[in-house]
Amino acid sequence: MNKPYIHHYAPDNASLIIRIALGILGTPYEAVLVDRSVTAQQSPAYLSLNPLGMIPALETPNGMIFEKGAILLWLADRHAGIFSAPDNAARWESLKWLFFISNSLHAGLRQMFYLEKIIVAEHAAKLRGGIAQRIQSDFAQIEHLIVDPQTLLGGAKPTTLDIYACSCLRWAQLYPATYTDNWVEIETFPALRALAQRTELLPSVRAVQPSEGLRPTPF
Ligand SMILES: N[C@@H](CCC(=O)N[C@@H](CS)C(=O)NCC(=O)O)C(=O)O
Repeated sequence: MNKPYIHHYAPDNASLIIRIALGILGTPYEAVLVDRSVTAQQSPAYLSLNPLGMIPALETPNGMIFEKGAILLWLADRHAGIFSAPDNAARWESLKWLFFISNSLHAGLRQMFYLEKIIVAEHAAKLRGGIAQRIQSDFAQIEHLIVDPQTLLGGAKPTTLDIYACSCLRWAQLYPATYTDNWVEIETFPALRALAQRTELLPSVRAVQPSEGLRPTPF
């Protein structure tokens, strides 16, 4: 079968969201590993695809796309079914939450995980509490959205927002709670946890478990 896309990924990295989205859309793609153990994301070959040296990157018949928010939106626009269509008058509603998850919740998680890359350890310890508080409040927003039947989160059909929110929930649970005494209290988000339990049953999630190194209940 002709594969229109080449997805450059690393297991359980931000590329996971794109991979699940491609699976839900049912569009064929080739998965190419970017081997972080040898810093392949900084190799000349990879930098020629994504000059930012970040994963994911998606080769498409129209050109190379990087930045996961842009990839998710581009895919959603070309393959109907997991996000508001471009001509949907209510699209603004789902757009703002996509950007919220990408720019606030996911950005906060990345700050938390890689804090020592940008600040010395003694200051990092002080900052963690504040970042954790913001992440907790971002998850609370998501919880609130799921309870609201008007949103594209937690509905009958899986959406970009569902898989992105569930992936963030996964990564939050992997973070060692001992690093900060106010880490995210997952049990305070019952709607998000229920969504995560439904989402991990999706064939597109199950299909990528071996190559992404996920356990059977990844979220
Ligand atoms: N702004 C990028 C961030 C993606 C990102 O954080 N990727 C991480 C993996 S989860 C990465 O490529 N890290 C490699 C590095 O820092 O060298 C996006 O939204 O796609």
